[in-house]
Amino acid sequence: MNRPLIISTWPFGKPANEQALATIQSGGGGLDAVVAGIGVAEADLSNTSVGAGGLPNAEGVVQLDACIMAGPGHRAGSVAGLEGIQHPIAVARRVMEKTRHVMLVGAGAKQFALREGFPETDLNTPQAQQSWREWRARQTGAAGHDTITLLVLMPDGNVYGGCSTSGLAYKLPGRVGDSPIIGGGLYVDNDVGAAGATGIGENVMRYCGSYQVVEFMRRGASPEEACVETIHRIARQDPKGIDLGIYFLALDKQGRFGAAGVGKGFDYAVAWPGVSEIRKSLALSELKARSIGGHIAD
Ligand code: SD4
Repeated sequence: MNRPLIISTWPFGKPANEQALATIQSGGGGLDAVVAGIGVAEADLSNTSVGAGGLPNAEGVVQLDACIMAGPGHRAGSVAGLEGIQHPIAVARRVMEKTRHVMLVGAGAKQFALREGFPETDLNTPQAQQSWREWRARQTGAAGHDTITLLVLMPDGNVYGGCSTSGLAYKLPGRVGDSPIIGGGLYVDNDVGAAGATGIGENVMRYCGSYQVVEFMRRGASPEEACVETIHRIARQDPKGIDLGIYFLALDKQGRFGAAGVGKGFDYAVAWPGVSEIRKSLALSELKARSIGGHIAD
């Protein structure tokens, strides 16, 4: 049986999944797996969109966003605009477990992290500073962006998820995307499954994208259908149409999983005992009306 099942965004999710799987196989729980798996991407300096290697904002400062959810108890923790801390996913977990709050931002989030013993790290790596200087010289908007969203189905059927990013490169200082927003970049429902997003956060968070994916699954859609339906629903409503730069992945309690994205779609990583590989999502280059679960979705 494919449990524990772990899926995550982009090819850099593969080593993250493997770490998460190893964590579970050595006795760790779902949250341990999420934090350890995402921690791999956060520590990888060659990854310019997550954690320590993340590209800075328009003022040359790296500001990180992350959130985590536990199916059991429907718990959540989140940090946004966090500076100087390498592992925002671990801080998000701490917010969930040690405070009565869900989300801490900016200076308060950093103060909390330092008080909890997280080391302060200079995240403004020479590479990040160099690309920021080049961006400032060019002043063009185009910049890479990727996020790690990692979802876990445990052998006991409990579901967990996490999301971590440096957000859009060269964003306005203080800009927060979908990734730390519960229901935006991530949503976990222990009755149904979990979903997460990557891409242009503004186009996900205005529609509660990950929440919508889970709700479609609740109504009977497979994970892949739910990702497709969510993108189509957003595209039907959005002035940009299908040109949204958004991508979703999801798994359900039955151990099914899937993903879809606009344009050429995206690659995502899947792992379960004995398997660790990269899959292609469904690619939605045009908008189509589809029906799910016997109903027209919109
Ligand atoms: C954000 N969703 O901050 C993130 C960035 C991302 O692929 O995922 N890019 O909007």
